[in-house]
Amino acid sequence: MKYVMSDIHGNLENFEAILKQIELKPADTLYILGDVIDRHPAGIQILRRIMEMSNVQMLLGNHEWMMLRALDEPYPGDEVGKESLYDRIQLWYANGGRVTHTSWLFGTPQKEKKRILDYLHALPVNIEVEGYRLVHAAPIELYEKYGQNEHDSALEFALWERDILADPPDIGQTVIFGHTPVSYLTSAYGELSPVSIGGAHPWIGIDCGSGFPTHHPLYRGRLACLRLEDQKVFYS
Ligand SMILES: [Mn+2]
Repeated sequence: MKYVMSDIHGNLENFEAILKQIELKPADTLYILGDVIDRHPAGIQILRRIMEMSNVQMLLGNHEWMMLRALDEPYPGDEVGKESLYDRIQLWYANGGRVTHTSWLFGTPQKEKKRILDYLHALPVNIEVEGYRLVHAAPIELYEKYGQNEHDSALEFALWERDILADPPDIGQTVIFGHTPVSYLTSAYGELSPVSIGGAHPWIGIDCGSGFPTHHPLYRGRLACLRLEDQKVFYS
């Protein structure tokens, strides 16, 4: 079976709640569409765990992109340009990266750091599985038509784009994306009950807010996991 989740954002409790439900077999594959790290503190720990799992395929998220830039180890082909290292760290911290940086600096052995960087440098940005297009934010080839005003590169578009979700184009495959919490896309925003996957037809948003604060007074975040074969959805 093939499973898809996204935007765990350092929330180990949510990640484990899903693993317990799906009981991943060696022949199964779990696709994780980026943003494993930041916001909650266990990002590096979860990253190390999925690196040990033989049946996980991860995609790069904008948070791993920010981390690589802040560590002065940009993703291959990414032009850092005139941004100073200080600015890159500031951007990461402004997006919940401080907890990740702390565990990187004080809780990660040197040898592990090298392995993690190698792993992140090798991650794909988009992937096709069983007729689905799996992306963090958007299909990269749509940059030319939709992204040139707002983004400096196709890579940044694929990792950060949000506006396209107001009227997502049909690309002949069902796009499954993370990055933008479904609650930002639906009237459920601000409601007490947690949201479900969807939110941008014909694309499917699966970020249900695992990165939100655990006891948020207005909305509850949770981690979602979609099984491609039968569309069954698991929630933390
Ligand atoms: Mn993201």
